[in-house]
Amino acid sequence: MAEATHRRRVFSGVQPTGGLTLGNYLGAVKRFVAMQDEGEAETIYCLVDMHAITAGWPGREALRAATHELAAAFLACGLDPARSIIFNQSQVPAHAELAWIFNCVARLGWLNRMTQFKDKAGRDREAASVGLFAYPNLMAADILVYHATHVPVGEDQKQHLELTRDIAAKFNNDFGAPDFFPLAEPVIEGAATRVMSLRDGTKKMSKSDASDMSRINLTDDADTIALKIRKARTDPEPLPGSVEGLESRPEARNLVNIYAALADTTPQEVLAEFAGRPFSEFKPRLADLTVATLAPISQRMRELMADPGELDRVLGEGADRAAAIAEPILAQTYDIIGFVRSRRMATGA
Ligand code: AQP
Repeated sequence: MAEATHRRRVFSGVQPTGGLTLGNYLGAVKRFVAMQDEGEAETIYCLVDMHAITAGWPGREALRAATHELAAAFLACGLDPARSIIFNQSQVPAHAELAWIFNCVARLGWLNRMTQFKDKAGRDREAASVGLFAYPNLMAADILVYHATHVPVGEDQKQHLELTRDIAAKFNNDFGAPDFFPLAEPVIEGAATRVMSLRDGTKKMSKSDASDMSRINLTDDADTIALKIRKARTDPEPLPGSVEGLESRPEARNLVNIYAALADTTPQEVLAEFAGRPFSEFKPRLADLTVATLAPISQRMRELMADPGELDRVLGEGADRAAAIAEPILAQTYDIIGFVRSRRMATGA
């Protein structure tokens, strides 16, 4: 549907809210790299730093360090600034400008249904920032300011993507601009679209979880990875022979899914190899596979982080290229609405 009137364009973002986890890698960044390498569409990947202050300000230096670490992680995982546009959100004001428009399009009732807001706001909803509540509107702007058609994300972002489509459809309808914004499609693929906490198989692995043992960080060394996997919660049963046998065994299912995603195979294939084997045999193999994948990434990240000036240069160049796409689309949006255009915008459409 999105491709009928819009050319294929991929957009996705990650918040610089701390080091990336294996969940972010398998659920999102690995897919970003695959879509870049497929070469079928322009790929735009954003460090969404404006989202990173919605749940609190980590401090100036911490935010900068997290942004540099995320930029290094993107590059170390295989994103290539020559083939993808890589930049941080706050350098392209069109995101925030379009988000305001979407604040006037999205309905309170829609945002009230967002489960991520409920999770992140916790019990004291009144104390949550307006930015946290309106987060999905900024996310919709991030995507639609590029007329992106495809958005690779983890399972947890599915609801926000549905809202993005609702906002696009309502804008197109209410402002009399059929097909102006594409109905962007989520790309949620692979065996690990929802990697769960190593301590609790019902909670997603998250970079802001209080327990470091709940996640594997891209920067963890081999010993730490082995320890976290050894200590990962499981049940006493051996591995089953089929995926049906993983039902009601969330921790076992999580580890099998992680193995399958890392090995680029399916959970069924993994079980075919490990059926009837205890976790004491499976876990060391999973640890070896994880280390083999992450060691070169963390080594490259360390090298890249040693030169923050170069990371800033990559982000700045990406921001210029991103703005060159976003500004004309924002100018067209303003024109559709009837805003009298500024000189900056007049050249854009
Ligand atoms: N556990 C996960 N499994 C699969 N995919 C995941 N993603 C996040 N966690 C998992 C995907 O990673 C991308 C970037 O996420 P984000 O940084 O924008 O924020 P998030 O979804 O809120 O991720 P975190 O790790 O839980 O961050 P914090 O703790 O800061 O909130 C998204 O595509 C997401 O689906």
